Amino acid sequence: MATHIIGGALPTMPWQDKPADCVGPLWRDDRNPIIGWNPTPKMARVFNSAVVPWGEGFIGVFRADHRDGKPLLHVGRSQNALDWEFENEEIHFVDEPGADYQPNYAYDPRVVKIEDTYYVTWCTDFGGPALGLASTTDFVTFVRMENICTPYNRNGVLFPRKIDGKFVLLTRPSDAGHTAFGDIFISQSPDLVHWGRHRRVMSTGDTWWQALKIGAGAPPIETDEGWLLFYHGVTNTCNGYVYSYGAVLLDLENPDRVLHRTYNYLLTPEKDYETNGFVPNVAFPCSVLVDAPTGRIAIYYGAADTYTAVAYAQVDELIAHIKADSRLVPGDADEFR
Ligand code: BMA
Repeated sequence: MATHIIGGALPTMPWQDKPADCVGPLWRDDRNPIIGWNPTPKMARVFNSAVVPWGEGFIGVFRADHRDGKPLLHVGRSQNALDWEFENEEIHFVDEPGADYQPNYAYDPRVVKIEDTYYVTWCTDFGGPALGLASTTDFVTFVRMENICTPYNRNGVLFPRKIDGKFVLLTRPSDAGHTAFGDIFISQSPDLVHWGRHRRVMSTGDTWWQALKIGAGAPPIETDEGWLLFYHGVTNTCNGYVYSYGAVLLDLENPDRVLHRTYNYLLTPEKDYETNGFVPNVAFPCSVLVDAPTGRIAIYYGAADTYTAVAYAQVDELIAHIKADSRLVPGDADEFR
């Protein structure tokens, strides 16, 4: 059975056909990395960022590490979603009461459009790393909303629509450091203020590439077979953490239920821009562009905490692969609810 993405057409999204010698259902753009060092005077490294369609082109919220070492968020615009122009000035949020709000640091943004509003989640400083939430309708004014959770938590990914009338969020509770543990949890909210009905969605399990911790990557893609979620998995080595990514299919109505999950990674650091940089061996997806009629998916991922890169997949092939490669681990089904 062919799998369909539920959504609109986006024929202008980037795409390259799968190379004949490609093994597996994901392939990289041969123009990678699409964003290199020092794109503006303030921005040293741009990675782990979120792009969305905007008018005839594209817009995004980008993580940029500055020369003082701290990350902040910047707006970028593009006609083709490959060549980006950034605002050198970081986003200055306003609080809901209208006062200026500038986080001490801000990183790993995700953006979803729910109804007519774009929501940004990111890792903010709230007595330690926790999840920030802001809304925008024009990418000029960003209104900071209620804190989603108490510290510590870094990976907040909203579903792109309400499910059963509730906003739904994936998170990964953590600690204040370079957390050496972590599973993916899910929470619901009627109003983006009060969060509850917390469930564990999936745990690390014993597959080595994702044995240390896992975290939601891009906002889930709705398909007629389930929510397609790219997630990162981390392993510990004698030279530090290595970040790869895989994918999981979650039940459409009850997205705390895992239907299928890649046993093997889909992409692991192999290319120079993934294995060399500020933090070597990191591939960290934060956003996707999709063209529903063709089933094309472009995955935007940070590489080595230095670059931004793109990989592609075709939904039929990818879902068939996930099913064939799937092996659930304790926590994927109902045991830990
Ligand atoms: C995580 C986050 C990510 C980063 C990764 C690898 O804890 O800080 O932004 O890509 O570590 O350094």
